[in-house]
Amino acid sequence: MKKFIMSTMAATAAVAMVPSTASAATIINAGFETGDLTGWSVNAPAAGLVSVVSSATALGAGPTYLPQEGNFFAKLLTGTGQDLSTVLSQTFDMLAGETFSFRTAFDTSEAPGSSFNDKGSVGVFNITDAINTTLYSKSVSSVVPSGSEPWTYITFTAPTDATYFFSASVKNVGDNIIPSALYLDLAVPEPSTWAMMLLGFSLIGVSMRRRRNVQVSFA
Ligand SMILES: [Ca+2]
Ligand SMILES: [Ca+2]
Repeated sequence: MKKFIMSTMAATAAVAMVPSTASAATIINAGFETGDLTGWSVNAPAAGLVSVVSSATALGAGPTYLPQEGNFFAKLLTGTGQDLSTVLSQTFDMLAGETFSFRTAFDTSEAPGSSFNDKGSVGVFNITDAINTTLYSKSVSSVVPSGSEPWTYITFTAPTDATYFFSASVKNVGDNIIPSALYLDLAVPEPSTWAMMLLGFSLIGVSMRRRRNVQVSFA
């Protein structure tokens, strides 16, 4: 009976760790591990505002930003043009139930409470059905007091088969002096997901050892 319970738990854990319907969307160079912007489109008010980096010194009072997957991530700077946006995007097809996951962070040295409320955002636009979905939106006023937002995990599941336009952007609002930044990288599974996977593996291991022991005792 105990063995049955353990086997059942292992089976349940195994099912839990494999998404039953979702598969990952095909995004070219999603984690920027080519070390460049292969597969991505840039729309920016000046050259050099989007780069692929292995670390970034925070503009605000935060720690150094490091890759969340592999060795590289993307860094978007506003530049100093007033009310201009820097946009990094990619268009791809997704089937209903397919997912993608990213981490992103907004970083600014603008003083909180100023009227220069620079913004960072990430969204996905369903071109087929003309539906816009905001996945992340932060501004100077929402990242006080340090100005340097920690990485945020974002996951999106396509509700329908469609062509999707994914974009990350950062905008310099109200001034032409102080830039802000947005960082973007592919996300590895959240810690809770890893914990569930490890639990699944360990339960399967326990179950297999028990089965082996049973066989030995009957030999
Ligand atoms: Ca990466
Ligand atoms: Ca600014």
